[in-house]
Amino acid sequence: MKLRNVAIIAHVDHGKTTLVDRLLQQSGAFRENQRVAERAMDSNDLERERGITILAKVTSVVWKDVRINIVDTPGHADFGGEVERILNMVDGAIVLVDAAEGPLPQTKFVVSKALKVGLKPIVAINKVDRSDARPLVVAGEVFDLFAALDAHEDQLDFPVLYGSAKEGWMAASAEGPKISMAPLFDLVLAHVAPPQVEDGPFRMLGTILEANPYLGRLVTGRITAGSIKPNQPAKVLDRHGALIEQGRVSKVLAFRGLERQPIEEAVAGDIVSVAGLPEATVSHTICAPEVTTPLPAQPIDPPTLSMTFRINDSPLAGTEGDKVQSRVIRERLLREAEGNVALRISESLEKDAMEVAGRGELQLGILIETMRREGYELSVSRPRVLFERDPETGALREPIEEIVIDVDEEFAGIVVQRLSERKGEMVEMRPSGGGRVRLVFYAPTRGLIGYQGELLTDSRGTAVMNRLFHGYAPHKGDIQGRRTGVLISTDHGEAVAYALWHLEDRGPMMIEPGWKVYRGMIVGEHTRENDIEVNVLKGKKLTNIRTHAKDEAVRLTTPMRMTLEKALAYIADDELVEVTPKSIRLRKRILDPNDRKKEERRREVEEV
Ligand SMILES: Nc1nc2c(ncn2[C@@H]2O[C@H](COP(=O)(O)OP(=O)(O)OP(=O)(O)O)[C@@H](O)[C@H]2O)c(=O)[nH]1
Ligand SMILES: [Mg+2]
Repeated sequence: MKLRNVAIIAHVDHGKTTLVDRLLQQSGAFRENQRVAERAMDSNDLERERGITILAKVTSVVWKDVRINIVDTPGHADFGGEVERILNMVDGAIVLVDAAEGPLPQTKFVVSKALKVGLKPIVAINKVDRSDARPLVVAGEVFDLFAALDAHEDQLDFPVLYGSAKEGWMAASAEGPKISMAPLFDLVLAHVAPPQVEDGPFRMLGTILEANPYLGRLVTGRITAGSIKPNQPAKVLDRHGALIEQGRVSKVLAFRGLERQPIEEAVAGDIVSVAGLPEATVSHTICAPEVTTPLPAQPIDPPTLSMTFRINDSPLAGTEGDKVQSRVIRERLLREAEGNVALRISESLEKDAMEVAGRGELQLGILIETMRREGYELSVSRPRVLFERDPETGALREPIEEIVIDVDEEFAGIVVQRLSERKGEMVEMRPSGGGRVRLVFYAPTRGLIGYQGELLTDSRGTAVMNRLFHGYAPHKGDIQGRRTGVLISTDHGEAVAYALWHLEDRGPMMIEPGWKVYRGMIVGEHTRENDIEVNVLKGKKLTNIRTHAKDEAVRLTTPMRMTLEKALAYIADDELVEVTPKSIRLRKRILDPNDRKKEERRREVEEV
């Protein structure tokens, strides 16, 4: 059967997964009466909940007797590190661009990768149904982007379609005809070359890794040469040619619609998953035993952010979750690293702790969220940016990101001020239509931890920020962290409304009446710079009935709501976030006030 391999790439939310829905539907991949959820490829719980794609996934459809393997990629920068690898697995790419938003940082990133590996992308201007769509202007911007990225002449001559994945059509003109995806299917057959294959025995480059509960480790890639059947002997080479393991492929799976089917044989050019090789991973070559040279593969991007995952040792430990021991946490983290190349897990210098390094706050946040749903309790540190040493001078260097912020004009001033406080450097400012401006900065990752929340507050929820790793630069010096101190509970017990009410002029609370607290737990923010200890337990005993907020004699201001992401960004280096299936609590690392003071003094002495 004839074959095409194509990836869909775009900035986050520009509609890749929605487009795949339509391609599946309109190619007849679903049965007549099959009920299919929206964004069907976003199959795991957190993907569904957050409405984003986290893992790249493959599907295939048949159009006019040609099988098209389609790879849906994540648009969010934290998960985008694999895009280049995926583009090496396909012979064509569909670049989706939102007809209103135009090209954004991740568009630039994925297009530059596609051009670099020599693909001739198809451009699809999506969401032309939006009332603020400006399809022709955006098509022009895409052309400028290609030109700025030094596209070859034949890459610059890209075909463009306009349409709406939501409405299920693509056409050569933004006016339609608004009928179906047929124009896109036909363009893929015409414009994307059939896969190139090499002679010789079986070779396949591991490109996507996943841990399957039944089959164990599954490695997905495109077969470069030869063929593979279940039970065939195979070996695994790393990208330098060292032997990793020898064994047998136990299963060969092909992608069919939303399912995966075991097949009897897969041949060169096809994208399949193989099971049975427990050591194989991304960037490894899986091959016949006689092969000695690995396929070319790029190294895996290094992580940029790290956190310490410790056991939960607060006085409330083990009251809300059932997975609390360090051994259980350690095993769970190692298992996670099995199926996720972007994570690096290592032993920590601290007791009962592991270092977990990844690509960004969202990636690490999602891991923590997944674990708490599985019943784990943890305490985690503030994310730390991973620095690098200049190989020649030995000077400290730190990751810098390109930040694009779209914001209403009136808030541009405050955004510029805040980012310059965070050592960001503005490189561009231009109107982006409708009274909004687009600001572009280079800023250190370190200064951006927790900025998202602040930006939303500063712009009354109107700003949109996009970030992208830019490169390493000399360390920018100190960045002022949180400016306020915190209110710390002096004792263990349940918070009382009356006590909270009395403390209101000290600063906003993070807890509500009836919540359990303990000595050393953070219960609120101090309006001043220093931390103070407060008693949230004492006060007039109110009867049960009167503790309901509406019957309360005292009216409390709504507390600050600490979500996991907010909490991680909020805490200082001597603080931790306690995570359990039911609660997110903030605490001092050292709970005992005397020990804490001793430690502070010890540090002061060290610094002098
Ligand atoms: N108006 C409009 N909305 C669309 C269209 N296509 C997708 N959307 C919406 O855009 C949002 C994001 O769509 P997704 O398909 O999840 O986007 P994505 O590119 O896969 O996002 P990531 O995988 O997270 O990068 C959803 O709310 C879709 O309903 C379209 O053609 N028109
Ligand atoms: Mg998606």
